[in-house]
Amino acid sequence: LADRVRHPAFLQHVMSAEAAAALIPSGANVGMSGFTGAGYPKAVPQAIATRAKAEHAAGKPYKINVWTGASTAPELDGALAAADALGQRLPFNTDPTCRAKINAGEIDFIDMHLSHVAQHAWFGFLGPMHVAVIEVLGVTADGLLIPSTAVGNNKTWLEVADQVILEVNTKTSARMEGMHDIYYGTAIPPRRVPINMTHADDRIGQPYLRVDPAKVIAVVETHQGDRDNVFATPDENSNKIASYIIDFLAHEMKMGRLPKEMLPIQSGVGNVANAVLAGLLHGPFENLLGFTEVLQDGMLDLLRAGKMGKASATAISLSRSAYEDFEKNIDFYRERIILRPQEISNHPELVRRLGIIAMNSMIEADIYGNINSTHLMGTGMMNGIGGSGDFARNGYLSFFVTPSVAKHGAISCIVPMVSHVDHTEHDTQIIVTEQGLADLRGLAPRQRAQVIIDRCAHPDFRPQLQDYFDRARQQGPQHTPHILGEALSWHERFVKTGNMRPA
Ligand code: 0RQ
Repeated sequence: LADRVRHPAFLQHVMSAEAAAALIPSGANVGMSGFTGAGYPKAVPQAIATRAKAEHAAGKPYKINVWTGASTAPELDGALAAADALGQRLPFNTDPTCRAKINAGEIDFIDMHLSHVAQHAWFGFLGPMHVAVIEVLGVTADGLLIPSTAVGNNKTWLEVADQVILEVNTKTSARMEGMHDIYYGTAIPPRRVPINMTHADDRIGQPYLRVDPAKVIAVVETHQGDRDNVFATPDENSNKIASYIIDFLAHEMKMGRLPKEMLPIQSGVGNVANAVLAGLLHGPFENLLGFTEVLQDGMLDLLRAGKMGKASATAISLSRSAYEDFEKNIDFYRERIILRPQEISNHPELVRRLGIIAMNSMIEADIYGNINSTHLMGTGMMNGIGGSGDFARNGYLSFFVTPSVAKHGAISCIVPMVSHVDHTEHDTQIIVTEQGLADLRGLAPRQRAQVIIDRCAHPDFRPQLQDYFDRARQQGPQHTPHILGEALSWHERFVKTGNMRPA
């Protein structure tokens, strides 16, 4: 540990994870590092979970509120949820145990745009932060912190927390030093200034996080890598979606609506997103730039192949084999990867200025282009809106993608009315399913509906959607025709019968 912690003031506070967990009282608001299974603390959350179970066994209450960058892993959300140690949780979660408790009403989950979280913390909208638990790769001789595989909200947590616990990960290579770009120019209105970035690969900050050493109450060693992010080989549907997007981009370039040098790409998480990136590997575009929140295997492949010059993100979330390649070739990747705080990687000002091409998965879309990214049948939380809203609303082009059906064809992902709205029709430009691509730019609602039904709906559901739309229009003149009593009947039918199709 002394190799990694090169400042004496920090070495004084070295202790076990259990001793550090004992410093966090029940009811505390705790900011933790972590973004999509990367850079999350591993030892302290598990020790908190053990402590919570012991307190509960002794008949005492113990719960904390946990704020992170985005999703974490079983060692954090899984362990704390299983121990009933989570009161409030924000802003994003993918852990199944935590999801089940959120949907059982046992955890108060707050689903937020990821670019909003840091500023809402500074504004005081979320209340005080008592403790921050942050994974770092080391402390320099000057007392600066070497960030880990995710930057997320760490800069803000270190600033706003009363006390700080550092988890020093001695497994993850400290040779990541220099890859990060931590911007310290953000201020609270009315003193805000423009963010001085005009290219996706500009560096505008410094490679280290700062912390006031007087706030550091514990330094805990951990020696465990990030969660292994497993990706399925792209299936036929994902490959079709990817090919429609790539053909569309090539067409837009030909028509002069997309600059020849191509615009920076944001890609959401998941298998379809990886398939699009895999498609770009063999596509016609060169010198690509990534401006995204999570760097997954697909972008690493593009960098290695020289198709993508640089990639900016807030986290790297890789499969085991991709991580091994990353570590082995870290000098190559350090020249090409920039990891920033999520308030910068997802900043609406930058997304709009840089002209980002945003590609995100969804749960369902309605015939007018409203998008549900978060809720199953309108009531159950899946993961959260994540960064999709930051990019979709402000991007130059914004795609939403999904297979046209779910649950082996029992659910149509194109419905008369979405059961929950995350992105309104105004934020949706292009919808893509394995059936085809609907370009909604410049279309009014009734035109949009016909294009979405024709191009994106599954043939099994297309006549049913057409019938709904036709009958809605027959009701008389309306701007956005709907039959209100029937608009959510497809979801209701699925909840009752397990199928959206009429019996
Ligand atoms: O459930 O596993 O029980 O069958 O929803 O669906 O097909 O595995 O989808 O992994 O690509 O995730 C939108 C959730 C898609 C994700 C979402 C059921 C389906 C399955 C998951 P089962 P898939 P993916 C950058 C951008 C929001 C955040 C975001 C997400 C489960 O992409 O969380 O965009 N996005 N961030 O069966 C009911 C439907 C359904 C349905 C699928 N219409 N109705 N259930 N399912 N369609 C990253 C970050 O922000 C960090």
